[in-house]
Amino acid sequence: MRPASDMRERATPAASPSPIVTYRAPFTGALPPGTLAAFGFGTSAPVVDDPRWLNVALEPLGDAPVELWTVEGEITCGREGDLRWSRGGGWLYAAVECEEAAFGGPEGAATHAYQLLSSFVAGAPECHVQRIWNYLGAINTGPGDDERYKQFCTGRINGMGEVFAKGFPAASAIGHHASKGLLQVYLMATDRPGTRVENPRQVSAWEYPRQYGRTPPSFARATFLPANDVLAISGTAAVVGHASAHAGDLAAQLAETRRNLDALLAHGGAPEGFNAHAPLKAYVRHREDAAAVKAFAEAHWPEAPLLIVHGDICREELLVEIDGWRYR
Ligand code: 3EB
Repeated sequence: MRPASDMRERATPAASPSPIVTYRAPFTGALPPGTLAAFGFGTSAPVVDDPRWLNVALEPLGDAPVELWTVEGEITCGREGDLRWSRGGGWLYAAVECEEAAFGGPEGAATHAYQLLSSFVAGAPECHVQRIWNYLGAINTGPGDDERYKQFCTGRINGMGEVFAKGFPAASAIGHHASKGLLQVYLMATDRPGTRVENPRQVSAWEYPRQYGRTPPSFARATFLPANDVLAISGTAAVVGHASAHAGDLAAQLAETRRNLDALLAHGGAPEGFNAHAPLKAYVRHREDAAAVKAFAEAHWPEAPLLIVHGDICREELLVEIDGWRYR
Protein backbone atom coordinates (compact mmCIF):
# COMPACT_ATOMS: atom_id res chain seq x y z
CA MET A 1 0.00 0.00 0.00
CA ARG A 2 1.39 3.39 -0.95
CA PRO A 3 1.08 6.19 1.60
CA ALA A 4 -2.05 8.23 1.01
CA SER A 5 -0.02 11.39 0.57
CA ASP A 6 1.20 10.04 -2.78
CA MET A 7 -2.35 10.11 -4.03
CA ARG A 8 -3.14 13.65 -3.05
CA GLU A 9 -3.57 16.51 -5.44
CA ARG A 10 -3.06 20.01 -4.07
CA ALA A 11 -6.39 21.77 -3.81
CA THR A 12 -6.47 25.24 -5.32
CA PRO A 13 -7.63 27.92 -2.86
CA ALA A 14 -10.60 30.14 -3.67
CA ALA A 15 -12.63 27.25 -5.03
CA SER A 16 -16.42 27.60 -5.04
CA PRO A 17 -17.99 26.64 -1.72
CA SER A 18 -19.09 23.00 -1.70
CA PRO A 19 -22.73 22.03 -2.11
CA ILE A 20 -24.63 21.77 1.15
CA VAL A 21 -26.23 18.35 1.54
CA THR A 22 -29.33 18.18 3.73
CA TYR A 23 -32.27 15.91 4.40
CA ARG A 24 -35.66 17.67 4.25
CA ALA A 25 -39.25 16.70 4.90
CA PRO A 26 -40.80 15.49 1.61
CA PHE A 27 -42.34 18.28 -0.47
CA THR A 28 -44.04 18.60 -3.81
CA GLY A 29 -43.85 21.47 -6.23
CA ALA A 30 -40.85 23.51 -7.27
CA LEU A 31 -37.37 22.71 -5.97
CA PRO A 32 -35.95 25.39 -3.63
CA PRO A 33 -33.64 28.07 -5.09
CA GLY A 34 -30.05 26.90 -5.56
CA THR A 35 -31.01 23.22 -5.86
CA LEU A 36 -28.33 21.34 -7.79
CA ALA A 37 -29.94 17.94 -7.21
CA ALA A 38 -32.74 16.38 -5.18
CA PHE A 39 -33.45 12.75 -4.37
CA GLY A 40 -36.50 10.86 -3.25
CA PHE A 41 -36.02 7.34 -1.86
CA GLY A 42 -38.23 4.36 -2.59
CA THR A 43 -41.64 3.87 -4.13
CA SER A 44 -43.54 6.22 -1.79
CA ALA A 45 -41.37 9.25 -2.58
CA PRO A 46 -42.84 12.13 -4.56
CA VAL A 47 -42.04 12.28 -8.27
CA VAL A 48 -40.92 15.71 -9.46
CA ASP A 49 -40.68 16.45 -13.17
CA ASP A 50 -37.30 18.18 -13.19
CA PRO A 51 -33.91 16.95 -14.53
CA ARG A 52 -32.41 17.60 -11.10
CA TRP A 53 -34.80 15.17 -9.39
CA LEU A 54 -33.99 11.46 -9.08
CA ASN A 55 -36.12 8.74 -7.53
CA VAL A 56 -33.51 6.47 -5.97
CA ALA A 57 -34.48 2.77 -6.09
CA LEU A 58 -33.74 2.16 -2.40
CA GLU A 59 -36.54 1.88 0.15
CA PRO A 60 -36.15 4.01 3.27
CA LEU A 61 -36.37 2.11 6.57
CA GLY A 62 -37.92 4.66 8.90
CA ASP A 63 -37.79 8.36 8.09
CA ALA A 64 -38.12 9.04 4.35
CA PRO A 65 -36.64 12.49 3.72
CA VAL A 66 -35.75 14.18 0.45
CA GLU A 67 -32.00 14.70 0.03
CA LEU A 68 -31.11 18.15 -1.32
CA TRP A 69 -27.82 19.46 -2.72
CA THR A 70 -27.78 23.25 -2.76
CA VAL A 71 -25.17 25.64 -4.14
CA GLU A 72 -24.67 29.38 -4.47
CA GLY A 73 -25.31 30.57 -8.00
CA GLU A 74 -27.65 30.30 -10.95
CA ILE A 75 -28.67 26.75 -11.90
CA THR A 76 -29.09 25.45 -15.43
CA CYS A 77 -30.18 21.89 -16.21
CA GLY A 78 -31.20 19.58 -19.00
CA ARG A 79 -31.58 16.05 -20.35
CA GLU A 80 -29.76 14.19 -23.12
CA GLY A 81 -31.02 10.65 -23.72
CA ASP A 82 -30.36 8.50 -20.63
CA LEU A 83 -28.39 11.35 -19.03
CA ARG A 84 -29.62 14.36 -17.08
CA TRP A 85 -27.54 17.13 -15.59
CA SER A 86 -27.50 20.40 -13.74
CA ARG A 87 -24.81 22.94 -13.00
CA GLY A 88 -24.29 26.04 -10.90
CA GLY A 89 -21.68 27.77 -8.75
CA GLY A 90 -18.85 25.69 -10.21
CA TRP A 91 -20.55 22.36 -9.46
CA LEU A 92 -22.10 19.73 -11.69
CA TYR A 93 -24.62 16.97 -11.06
CA ALA A 94 -25.09 14.28 -13.70
CA ALA A 95 -27.13 11.08 -13.58
CA VAL A 96 -27.77 8.12 -15.85
CA GLU A 97 -30.59 5.62 -15.50
CA CYS A 98 -30.72 2.69 -17.87
CA GLU A 99 -32.08 -0.83 -18.25
CA GLU A 100 -29.47 -3.60 -18.45
CA ALA A 101 -31.51 -5.55 -21.00
CA ALA A 102 -30.55 -3.01 -23.68
CA PHE A 103 -26.84 -3.60 -22.93
CA GLY A 104 -26.67 -7.35 -22.31
CA GLY A 105 -26.35 -7.22 -18.51
CA PRO A 106 -24.67 -5.33 -15.68
CA GLU A 107 -21.29 -5.08 -17.40
CA GLY A 108 -22.64 -3.56 -20.59
CA ALA A 109 -24.98 -1.25 -18.70
CA ALA A 110 -22.16 0.01 -16.47
CA THR A 111 -20.00 0.66 -19.53
CA HIS A 112 -22.85 2.58 -21.15
CA ALA A 113 -23.55 4.65 -18.02
CA TYR A 114 -19.88 5.48 -17.44
CA GLN A 115 -19.27 6.31 -21.10
CA LEU A 116 -22.19 8.74 -21.09
CA LEU A 117 -21.03 10.31 -17.83
CA SER A 118 -17.35 10.48 -18.72
CA SER A 119 -17.92 12.00 -22.14
CA PHE A 120 -20.36 14.54 -20.71
CA VAL A 121 -18.00 15.48 -17.89
CA ALA A 122 -14.98 15.63 -20.23
CA GLY A 123 -16.74 18.35 -22.20
CA ALA A 124 -17.82 20.30 -19.12
CA PRO A 125 -15.95 23.01 -17.20
CA GLU A 126 -16.70 20.97 -14.06
CA CYS A 127 -14.59 17.99 -15.14
CA HIS A 128 -13.28 16.85 -11.74
CA VAL A 129 -15.53 14.07 -10.46
CA GLN A 130 -15.50 13.99 -6.67
CA ARG A 131 -18.23 11.57 -5.71
CA ILE A 132 -20.33 8.91 -7.45
CA TRP A 133 -23.16 6.55 -6.43
CA ASN A 134 -24.11 3.28 -8.16
CA TYR A 135 -27.29 1.25 -7.57
CA LEU A 136 -27.95 -2.05 -9.32
CA GLY A 137 -30.31 -4.95 -8.70
CA ALA A 138 -29.44 -8.43 -7.36
CA ILE A 139 -25.88 -7.25 -6.70
CA ASN A 140 -24.70 -10.53 -5.10
CA THR A 141 -26.32 -12.87 -7.63
CA GLY A 142 -24.06 -15.02 -9.80
CA PRO A 143 -21.27 -17.44 -8.93
CA GLY A 144 -17.62 -16.50 -8.33
CA ASP A 145 -16.23 -14.11 -10.91
CA ASP A 146 -19.66 -13.86 -12.53
CA GLU A 147 -21.29 -12.22 -9.55
CA ARG A 148 -23.27 -9.23 -10.83
CA TYR A 149 -21.24 -6.76 -8.74
CA LYS A 150 -18.04 -8.06 -10.31
CA GLN A 151 -19.54 -7.73 -13.78
CA PHE A 152 -20.48 -4.18 -12.88
CA CYS A 153 -16.88 -3.45 -11.78
CA THR A 154 -15.56 -4.57 -15.17
CA GLY A 155 -18.10 -2.48 -17.06
CA ARG A 156 -17.40 0.52 -14.83
CA ILE A 157 -13.65 0.59 -15.48
CA ASN A 158 -14.21 0.04 -19.21
CA GLY A 159 -16.57 3.01 -19.39
CA MET A 160 -14.41 5.32 -17.29
CA GLY A 161 -12.56 7.65 -19.63
CA GLU A 162 -9.70 10.07 -19.18
CA VAL A 163 -11.62 12.13 -16.63
CA PHE A 164 -11.68 9.24 -14.20
CA ALA A 165 -8.12 8.12 -14.98
CA LYS A 166 -6.91 11.29 -13.21
CA GLY A 167 -7.93 9.59 -9.98
CA PHE A 168 -10.96 7.66 -8.92
CA PRO A 169 -13.78 9.52 -7.13
CA ALA A 170 -15.21 8.49 -3.79
CA ALA A 171 -18.09 6.07 -4.40
CA SER A 172 -20.84 3.83 -3.14
CA ALA A 173 -22.10 0.72 -4.97
CA ILE A 174 -25.23 -0.82 -3.51
CA GLY A 175 -27.79 -3.43 -4.48
CA HIS A 176 -31.39 -2.23 -4.75
CA HIS A 177 -34.56 -4.32 -4.55
CA ALA A 178 -36.48 -2.61 -7.35
CA SER A 179 -36.68 -3.86 -10.94
CA LYS A 180 -33.60 -6.11 -11.31
CA GLY A 181 -32.32 -4.60 -14.55
CA LEU A 182 -32.38 -0.96 -13.43
CA LEU A 183 -28.98 0.72 -13.12
CA GLN A 184 -28.75 4.17 -11.54
CA VAL A 185 -25.47 6.11 -11.47
CA TYR A 186 -25.11 9.74 -10.41
CA LEU A 187 -22.17 11.98 -9.65
CA MET A 188 -20.98 15.29 -8.26
CA ALA A 189 -18.15 17.07 -10.09
CA THR A 190 -16.53 20.48 -9.90
CA ASP A 191 -14.20 22.85 -11.71
CA ARG A 192 -11.12 22.26 -9.48
CA PRO A 193 -9.35 19.05 -8.51
CA GLY A 194 -10.15 17.71 -5.06
CA THR A 195 -7.93 15.81 -2.66
CA ARG A 196 -8.31 12.06 -2.60
CA VAL A 197 -8.00 10.42 0.80
CA GLU A 198 -7.33 6.73 1.41
CA ASN A 199 -7.88 4.87 4.67
CA PRO A 200 -4.72 3.72 6.49
CA ARG A 201 -6.70 0.73 7.88
CA GLN A 202 -7.69 -0.47 4.42
CA VAL A 203 -6.00 -1.57 1.23
CA SER A 204 -6.98 0.83 -1.56
CA ALA A 205 -9.86 -0.77 -3.45
CA TRP A 206 -8.06 -0.62 -6.81
CA GLU A 207 -5.29 -2.74 -5.23
CA TYR A 208 -7.56 -5.48 -3.91
CA PRO A 209 -6.11 -8.94 -4.66
CA ARG A 210 -7.48 -11.26 -7.36
CA GLN A 211 -9.77 -13.17 -4.98
CA TYR A 212 -12.32 -10.30 -5.16
CA GLY A 213 -12.72 -10.52 -8.91
CA ARG A 214 -10.99 -9.91 -12.23
CA THR A 215 -11.46 -6.17 -11.99
CA PRO A 216 -10.74 -4.42 -8.70
CA PRO A 217 -13.29 -1.77 -7.70
CA SER A 218 -12.35 1.70 -8.94
CA PHE A 219 -13.02 4.17 -6.13
CA ALA A 220 -11.22 6.30 -3.53
CA ARG A 221 -12.16 6.05 0.17
CA ALA A 222 -12.99 9.77 0.36
CA THR A 223 -12.41 13.09 -1.36
CA PHE A 224 -11.82 16.46 0.21
CA LEU A 225 -13.81 18.81 -1.99
CA PRO A 226 -11.77 21.67 -3.47
CA ALA A 227 -12.98 24.38 -1.13
CA ASN A 228 -11.61 22.04 1.57
CA ASP A 229 -14.68 22.48 3.65
CA VAL A 230 -16.07 18.98 3.39
CA LEU A 231 -14.92 15.39 3.26
CA ALA A 232 -17.11 13.28 0.94
CA ILE A 233 -16.99 9.78 2.38
CA SER A 234 -17.39 6.61 0.30
CA GLY A 235 -19.47 3.68 1.37
CA THR A 236 -17.58 2.37 4.40
CA ALA A 237 -18.02 -1.11 5.80
CA ALA A 238 -16.22 -3.61 8.02
CA VAL A 239 -13.32 -4.10 5.62
CA VAL A 240 -9.90 -4.27 7.31
CA GLY A 241 -6.88 -4.55 5.03
CA HIS A 242 -8.72 -6.11 2.12
CA ALA A 243 -10.71 -8.66 4.12
CA SER A 244 -14.29 -8.49 5.39
CA ALA A 245 -14.32 -8.62 9.19
CA HIS A 246 -17.00 -10.13 11.48
CA ALA A 247 -19.06 -12.00 8.85
CA GLY A 248 -22.67 -12.19 9.97
CA ASP A 249 -22.16 -10.10 13.16
CA LEU A 250 -23.98 -6.78 12.85
CA ALA A 251 -22.79 -5.24 16.12
CA ALA A 252 -19.15 -6.06 15.41
CA GLN A 253 -19.44 -4.81 11.81
CA LEU A 254 -20.91 -1.51 13.05
CA ALA A 255 -18.06 -1.07 15.53
CA GLU A 256 -15.48 -1.87 12.82
CA THR A 257 -17.19 0.50 10.38
CA ARG A 258 -16.98 3.23 13.01
CA ARG A 259 -13.24 2.60 13.46
CA ASN A 260 -12.84 2.88 9.68
CA LEU A 261 -14.80 6.14 9.59
CA ASP A 262 -12.81 7.57 12.51
CA ALA A 263 -9.52 6.64 10.81
CA LEU A 264 -10.67 8.21 7.55
CA LEU A 265 -11.71 11.46 9.26
CA ALA A 266 -8.40 11.65 11.10
CA HIS A 267 -6.34 10.83 8.01
CA GLY A 268 -8.33 13.28 5.89
CA GLY A 269 -7.85 16.12 8.38
CA ALA A 270 -11.56 16.38 9.16
CA PRO A 271 -12.90 17.01 12.68
CA GLU A 272 -13.74 13.99 14.81
CA GLY A 273 -17.18 12.43 14.72
CA PHE A 274 -20.32 13.50 12.88
CA ASN A 275 -22.35 16.55 13.90
CA ALA A 276 -25.64 18.18 12.87
CA HIS A 277 -24.13 19.24 9.52
CA ALA A 278 -22.82 15.77 8.70
CA PRO A 279 -25.58 13.81 6.96
CA LEU A 280 -25.04 10.06 6.98
CA LYS A 281 -26.64 7.27 4.99
CA ALA A 282 -26.71 3.69 6.20
CA TYR A 283 -27.35 0.86 3.76
CA VAL A 284 -28.77 -2.15 5.59
CA ARG A 285 -28.99 -5.64 4.07
CA HIS A 286 -31.75 -6.97 6.34
CA ARG A 287 -34.73 -4.72 7.17
CA GLU A 288 -34.84 -6.12 10.69
CA ASP A 289 -31.36 -4.68 11.38
CA ALA A 290 -32.50 -1.09 10.84
CA ALA A 291 -33.40 -0.50 14.51
CA ALA A 292 -29.96 -1.64 15.71
CA VAL A 293 -28.23 0.54 13.13
CA LYS A 294 -30.32 3.52 14.23
CA ALA A 295 -29.52 2.88 17.89
CA PHE A 296 -25.80 2.62 17.11
CA ALA A 297 -25.81 5.91 15.18
CA GLU A 298 -27.78 7.66 17.92
CA ALA A 299 -25.33 6.43 20.54
CA HIS A 300 -22.21 7.55 18.68
CA TRP A 301 -23.35 10.43 16.44
CA PRO A 302 -26.49 11.72 18.19
CA GLU A 303 -26.66 14.97 16.21
CA ALA A 304 -25.97 13.61 12.74
CA PRO A 305 -28.92 13.43 10.33
CA LEU A 306 -29.32 9.77 9.34
CA LEU A 307 -31.13 8.13 6.45
CA ILE A 308 -31.38 4.34 6.62
CA VAL A 309 -32.18 2.52 3.38
CA HIS A 310 -32.66 -1.12 2.46
CA GLY A 311 -29.67 -2.03 0.29
CA ASP A 312 -27.34 -4.94 -0.29
CA ILE A 313 -23.64 -4.39 0.28
CA CYS A 314 -21.44 -5.61 -2.57
CA ARG A 315 -19.83 -8.37 -0.46
CA GLU A 316 -22.37 -10.93 0.63
CA GLU A 317 -21.00 -11.25 4.18
CA LEU A 318 -21.32 -7.52 4.89
CA LEU A 319 -24.55 -6.43 6.57
CA VAL A 320 -24.18 -2.66 6.73
CA GLU A 321 -22.33 0.17 5.02
CA ILE A 322 -22.29 3.87 5.88
CA ASP A 323 -21.44 6.91 3.75
CA GLY A 324 -21.82 10.62 4.25
CA TRP A 325 -20.36 14.09 4.46
CA ARG A 326 -18.18 15.74 7.06
CA TYR A 327 -18.16 19.56 6.84
CA ARG A 328 -15.40 21.40 8.68
C1 3EB B 1 -15.35 -2.07 0.32
O1 3EB B 1 -14.81 -1.37 1.17
C2 3EB B 1 -16.85 -2.19 0.45
O2 3EB B 1 -17.46 -0.59 -5.74
O3 3EB B 1 -17.83 1.55 -5.70
C3 3EB B 1 -17.61 0.45 -0.85
C4 3EB B 1 -17.68 1.66 -1.57
C5 3EB B 1 -17.57 -0.75 -1.54
C6 3EB B 1 -17.70 1.66 -2.96
C7 3EB B 1 -17.65 0.48 -5.13
C8 3EB B 1 -17.59 -0.72 -2.94
C9 3EB B 1 -17.66 0.46 -3.65
O4 3EB B 1 -14.75 -2.65 -0.59
C10 3EB B 1 -17.54 -2.06 -0.83
